[in-house]
Amino acid sequence: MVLQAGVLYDIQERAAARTGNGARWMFGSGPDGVFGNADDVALPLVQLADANMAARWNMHGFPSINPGSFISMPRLADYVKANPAAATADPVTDVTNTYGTLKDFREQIDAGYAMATVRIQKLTLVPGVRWERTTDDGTGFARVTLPTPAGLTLQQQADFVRAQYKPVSRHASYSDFYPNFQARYNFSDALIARTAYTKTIGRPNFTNLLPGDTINDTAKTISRNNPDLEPFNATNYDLTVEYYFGKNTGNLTASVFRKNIENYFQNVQYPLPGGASNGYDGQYEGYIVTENQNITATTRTEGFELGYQQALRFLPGQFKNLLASASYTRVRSTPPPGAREATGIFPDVYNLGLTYNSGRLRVDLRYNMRKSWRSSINNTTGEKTVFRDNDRADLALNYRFSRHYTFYFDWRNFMNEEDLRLVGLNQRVGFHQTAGMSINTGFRAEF
Ligand SMILES: [Ca+2]
Repeated sequence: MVLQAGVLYDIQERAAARTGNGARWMFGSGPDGVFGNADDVALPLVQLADANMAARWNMHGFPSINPGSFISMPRLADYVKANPAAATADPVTDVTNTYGTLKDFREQIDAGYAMATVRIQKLTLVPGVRWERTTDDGTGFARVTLPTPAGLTLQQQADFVRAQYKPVSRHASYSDFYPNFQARYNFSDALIARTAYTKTIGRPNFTNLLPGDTINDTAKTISRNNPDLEPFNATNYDLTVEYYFGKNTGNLTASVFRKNIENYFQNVQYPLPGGASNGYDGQYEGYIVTENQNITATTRTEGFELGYQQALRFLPGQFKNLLASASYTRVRSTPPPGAREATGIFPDVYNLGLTYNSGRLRVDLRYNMRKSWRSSINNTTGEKTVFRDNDRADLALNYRFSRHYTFYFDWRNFMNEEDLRLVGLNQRVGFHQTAGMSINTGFRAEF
C-alpha cells in the first residue's frame, strides 16, 4: 500500500472595469433634441449620401442594401462645420452612457487543495478536497428612473437625470469545501476502469452582483440586480472503461457521465409588496420586479461516449502505417428551471480520423459531424433557434526533410461547410455564416 498526500494553495483574480465617455450628437433635431417639430433643421440628405459604398450588399435571406442608403460620416462632419445649427449635442444620453457603464469589479478566489493517493494492489484511490474562498468588491451606479418633466432644455434634462444616479457597492465573501474522489482499477494490463466524483461551483456574472435597480414609472416595472445571488452547485459523476489491444495496436473506450446542477439562476418576476419594509420606503407597491434568483430544482445532463482506435498494421505495404479512429458522444439534458427545453448542448457528435505516419511523412484526415442542436428557446412563445447538422473536414500534412526542416500544409474545412441557424416554426434563416476554408502552408525550421 502506498500513501501520498499534498496540499496546494492558489489565488485567482478576475476583474472588470468599465468607463464610458463620449459625446452623442443629433443631426437635424434643432435645439430641443426632438425630431418633427418647428425648430427642426433640414439636412441635404442626398448630398450627404455615401457614394463609396459597394454597389449592393447582399445578405442571404435579407433585403439588399442599395447604394446611397448610408450617410457618409466625413461629408456629414464637413457639412456640420459649415452649418453648426444642424448639430445638437445630446447631454442626456451622455449622462446615461457615462453612469450606465461606470463599473469596477474585482473577485479574488483563494483555494487550497489536499489530496491523497492510496494504492491497494490493483486499486488506486485518490480522495481530495478543495477549499475555495471568494471575495467580491465592486462599485458602480444605480439609477432610480423618474419621468422627466416637460419644458426643460436638454441641459436641464441632463441635470435632472444625473441626480437619479447613486453610487452602489458590493463587498461579500463566502467559502466552502468541495470534495472529489477518483478511483482506478486495473483488471489486467489491457482492461482498466476509472471513476470520478467531483463537486464544483459556478459563480454568477459580475453585472448581476452589483446592487442596481432600473425603475420604470411608465411601465411600472423594477428590473434589479441581485447581490444575494449565490453560486450554483454542480456534481459530476463519470465512469470509464478502457480496453487496450495487444502490442499497442489500439484501444476501445466507453464512458458514461452525469452532471447535476442545483441552485441554478433563473429570471423571476413578482409584484412588489407594499409597506415600509419593501426596500423602497413603501413606494412602488405593485410594480413588477424582475430579478435573477437561485432555484433549488435540479438540472441533469447525462450521456455517454464511445471511442475506438486501431492501427492498421495488418495491411500491406505503406498502408500498415495507418491509424484509424472513431468516436461518438451523446448528451441529453433536462431543461434548467423556468426554461421549456434544454439549450446549448450538442446532442450527438461523431468524429472520424485517419492518420498516416511513416516517420518523415505524417498526414491527418479528420471528419467531425455535429447533429442539429438548439441554441435558444423563447420561454414565452416557445420559438426555437436551431442550428442545422454541421459537418466539417480538416487535412494536415507534415513532411520532414531533415532534422531541421519540415514542410507543412494545413487545410481546414476543405469541404467549405456553412453554418446555418434557423428560427421558429417556419424555420426562417436567422443566421448564415460561411466560415470558409483556410489553408496554412510553409516551411518550419527548427535548430
Ligand atoms: Ca426639433
